[in-house]
Amino acid sequence: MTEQLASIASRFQLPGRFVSAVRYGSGHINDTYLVELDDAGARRRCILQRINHHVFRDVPGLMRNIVRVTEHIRRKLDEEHDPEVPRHVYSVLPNEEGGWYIQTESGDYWRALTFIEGAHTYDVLETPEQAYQAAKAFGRFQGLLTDLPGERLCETIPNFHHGPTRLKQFADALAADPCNRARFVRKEIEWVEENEWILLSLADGLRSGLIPERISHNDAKINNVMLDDQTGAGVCVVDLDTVMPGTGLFDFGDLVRTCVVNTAEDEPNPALVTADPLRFEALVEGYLASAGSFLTPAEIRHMVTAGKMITMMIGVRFLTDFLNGDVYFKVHRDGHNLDRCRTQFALVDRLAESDKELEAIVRKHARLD
Ligand code: GN1
Ligand code: MG
Repeated sequence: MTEQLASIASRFQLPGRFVSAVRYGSGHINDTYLVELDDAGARRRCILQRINHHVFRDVPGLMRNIVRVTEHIRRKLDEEHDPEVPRHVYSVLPNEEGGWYIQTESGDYWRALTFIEGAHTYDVLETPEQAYQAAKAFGRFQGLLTDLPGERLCETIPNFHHGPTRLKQFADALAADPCNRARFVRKEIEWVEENEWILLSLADGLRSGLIPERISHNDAKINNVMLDDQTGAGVCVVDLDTVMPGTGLFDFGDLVRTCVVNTAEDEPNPALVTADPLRFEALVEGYLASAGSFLTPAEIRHMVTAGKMITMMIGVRFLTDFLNGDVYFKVHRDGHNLDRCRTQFALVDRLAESDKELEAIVRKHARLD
């Protein structure tokens, strides 16, 4: 693998000579490597990533989105005289010909990105302060993109957060049951039927325009934001493959999904899943600190709903993939997708039980009364 990575690295304009590479991060879709480089004796690092083109069918469109978005953010941070622009937005590194990705003979797509030093991501939150910082960083990211000029970004995965589409995919998987696994998940199937309305809860508001379309990250989980090693502040939002038209609520919902719990996404015992109102409050405060100036009352009123909706949607996607034979998300053990699904469904139940308390928290900070 090292040889292959060295040869791929040689096709990009990297800030140094390839020394070594290790697998990096815990993403479920792409293959990510942290590469060590030697720049005339100085150590440098960058990211090499194989883009999963079975998931992202339009790689040129996807890379155009990312370059537009990162260049726009960089320009705005420069205008604000941000002293640390290269840490606050990553850059796509050009290939030998100046393009933004390469394709190998076997048809794989690769890209190179700058690596943000002095910061890292967390898979499971440790403190409410981290929830605050993460939410503030995603809100800021959305804010920086409210004035992206030019045409609408391309939808890198069409209908990505469209509840009816996800239900249909689930129903199709259930009807086909290609691996004869439906018999293991009767309870979960029943749970989806009972809670279907939660998954569909934002669709009408989005269609009618009550909830405005915005450029959103669409994968705003806690491990997609780098926090500073020293100060804990949000440094840089990463994993921009799904940045496309959506709603800020998708991002707030994903933050709820991954920040109010103190268990991992794939915790095998769903009974351990709790929803911590303090962490939720930290999320609300962080998100409103950076996004409060542009969010509409309708968006604010749907923040609690968004947490349940996104958590349910991802749970349904894990269940669908379990039924389909684990063909979409990377799995590392038998029943991995099922564990993930059960954890999500348990969290939806915990959030629903705390509905009133969470709504009161939003009202307290957004002053909607
Ligand atoms: C995937 O690649 P990663 O792990 O950042 C997925 C998200 C899910 C997430 C669940 C393109 O993101 O939608 O919410 O797993 N990305 C795609 O952890 O499907
Ligand atoms: Mg990721």
